[in-house]
Amino acid sequence: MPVYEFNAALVRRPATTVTAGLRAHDRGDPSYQGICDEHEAYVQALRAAGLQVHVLPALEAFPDSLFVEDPALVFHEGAIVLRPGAATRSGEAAVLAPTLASHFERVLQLPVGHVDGGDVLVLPDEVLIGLSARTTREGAEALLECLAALGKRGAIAQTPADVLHLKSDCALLDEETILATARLSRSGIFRAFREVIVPAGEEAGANALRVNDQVLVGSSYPRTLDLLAGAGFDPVALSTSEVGKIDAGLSCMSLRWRA
Ligand code: CIR
Repeated sequence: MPVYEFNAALVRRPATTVTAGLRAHDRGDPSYQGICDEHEAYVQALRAAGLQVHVLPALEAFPDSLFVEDPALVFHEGAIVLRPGAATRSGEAAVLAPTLASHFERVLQLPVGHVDGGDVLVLPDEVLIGLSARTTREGAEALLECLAALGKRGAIAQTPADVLHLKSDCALLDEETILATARLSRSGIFRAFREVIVPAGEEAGANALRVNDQVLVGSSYPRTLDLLAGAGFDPVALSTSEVGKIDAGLSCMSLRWRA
């Protein structure tokens, strides 16, 4: 069964405080309503792809908590509560843990270090963990052990400098193909794959998401959309311009698994 076959997802409604979400470069605050609209369209796209979407309530104390991918990692075999690397986000993990316990028989806890789920790319044969400003080597090594406990092999890679998360720059498209930025591709970590490289200027378009038969892609990246359609994929264009102001894309807004 391909690793992008899912029938369930968790999402969290945006808080009004999302306008204060973290960002590396300030391009102005996102609009709360704009974020809600993008989030709603995303939820509808997951449903249209065949997923049952569980919607969690907003957490006003955590501006970035709609990016529910970062505080946990989920698989058919169980969930892992992570330790997000940003101080303002570390409390999101404890809030999410009881919800995970209601969906998964096995819930492990990353014991030490820091890992953001955005730095974890699930590949067909291994789980790639990118070291970044949010994910430490100590956390990545501890995650390898948690993955092994779930019967999964992990590997550690390096996220390019000045890139928030590994998956800011890549997505799995099918069992042999990766969508990646040129800067990440240059590191050679996807040598074993066929690579589709996002055109220069559309780097943020690499934060796409394969779910079942569809590939969700930001609508501001027309050349990436054309490239994917030409390569035989079925891209679904979704607006990411507001979440993009706080460094997010399409993988970050859900946790997905095969229930
Ligand atoms: C943050 O800096 O944590 C949020 N503003 C964006 C998180 C995006 N998450 C992701 O790429 N997995």
